[in-house]
Amino acid sequence: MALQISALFSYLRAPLGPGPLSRVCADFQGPGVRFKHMFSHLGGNQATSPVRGHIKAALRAEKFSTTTATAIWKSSQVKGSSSPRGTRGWLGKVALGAALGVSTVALVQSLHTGTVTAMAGKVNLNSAEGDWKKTKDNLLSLSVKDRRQHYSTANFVPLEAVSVWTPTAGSSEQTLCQRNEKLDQKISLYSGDITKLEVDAIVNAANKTLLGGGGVDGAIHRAAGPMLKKECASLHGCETGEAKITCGYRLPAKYVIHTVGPIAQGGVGEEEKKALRSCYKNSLTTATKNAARSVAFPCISTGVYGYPPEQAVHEALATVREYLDEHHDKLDRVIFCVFLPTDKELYLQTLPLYFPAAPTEATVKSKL
Ligand code: AR6
Repeated sequence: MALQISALFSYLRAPLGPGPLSRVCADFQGPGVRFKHMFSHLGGNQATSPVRGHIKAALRAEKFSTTTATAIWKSSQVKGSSSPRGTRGWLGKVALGAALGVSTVALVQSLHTGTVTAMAGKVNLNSAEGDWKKTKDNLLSLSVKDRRQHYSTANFVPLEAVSVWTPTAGSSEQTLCQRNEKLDQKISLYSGDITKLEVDAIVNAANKTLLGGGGVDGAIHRAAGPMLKKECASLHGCETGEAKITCGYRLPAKYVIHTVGPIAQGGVGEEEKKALRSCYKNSLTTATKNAARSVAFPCISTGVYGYPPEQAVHEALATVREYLDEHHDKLDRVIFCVFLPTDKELYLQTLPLYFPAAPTEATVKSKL
C-alpha cells in the first residue's frame, strides 16, 4: 500500500536525486592511521540540501494534525494554492487517490509534506497505552522516509554520514589479522550518542531484566519512548552474553538488540571474556537473522559493569572481525560507537590490529 501511494504522489515530492557530495571532515589522527569522520550528505549547502529540506518537511508533518479533506483545503488556501489550477490539481489528486482506496489521512500527509505515511494515523508512540505489536508492525511497514516523521530527535545521523574505516599505510607493522580492504568498507568508528544513529539496529548494553536502567540503556529507552519497555517486558529478561531484539520505536534505528554484558567489577577471567565475546557475536547473529545490515555497538560492559575498556576493545574487535570474515555478505556496516574520548583513543589505537592497512614497502622489505 505504501508503495502504491508513493508512486501516486511521487511527483509531489521534493527531488531526492543525488547532488554534489559535500564532506565535513573531522579527521582523527592516530599512530600510523588516519580515521576520517566524513559527514557526506547530498547537496553542498546544509541549509538548502534537498535531503535536509525533505527531512525538515517530514518533521513538520509530525505537527500536522488535520485529518479531513476540508482541512486539506483550508491548509492549501493558507499556503496560497487556491488558484483554479491548484484547486483542480488538488481535487484530481484526491479523486485519483480515492479511486485507489487511499485513506484521507494518507492524502492529508502526502499533500502537505510530500511524504506518505499511510499508517501514521494509527501510531501513537508517546503513550504506553497502545498495543506495541500493532505499533511495531506499523512502523516496520513504513519506508525510512516515512519513519523519519516519528523520530524523537531532529538531529539523527544517517548511515551515509558515518565514514568507513580508512587505515593508512604504515599501521600494519603489528597486526593480528590479514589486510582485507573489503572489510574496511564495513567498519566505522563513530564518536557520539548511539541514539542518534539511523541504522538498521543499535545494540543496547542492558541488564538481565531488560526493563531499562542507566547509561546507554537509559538513553535508548528515553529516546525510543514507552513502547520499548512494553515490548521488552514481553521478552522475560535476557541472560548474560545473549541477545534479544525489539523495534526501535521513536529511535532512528529500526531495531534495538539488547544484550547483557558480564559484570567485571571483581576482575576479568575467562568467563567474563567469553561472555563479552558472546554479546558481540549473538548481537550480530540476531541482526543478520532479522536482515539488519547495519549495526552499531556501544562499548558493552565498560561503564557500570566495570569491564576494563582496554581489555574490552580486544574482545569487541576480535569478535566482529571473526564474524565478518565468515559472514561479510550479510552485513554492510558495523559501527563501533564510542562515547568517551578515552574510548575513541583506544579504538583508534586498536582498530589497526584487527583491520590493518596494506603493508608498506619498507615493512615488506624488512620481512624478506
Ligand atoms: N551512546 C553511546 N554510548 C553511550 C551512551 C550513549 N548515549 N551513554 C553511555 N554510553 P553502560 P554497562 C557508553 O554503563 O557497563 C545500565 O544501567 C558508556 O560511556 O551504559 O554494560 C544497564 O541497565 C560506556 O562506554 O553499560 C545495566 O544495568 C558504554 O556506553 C548496566 O548499566 C557502556 O556503559 C550495564 O552496564
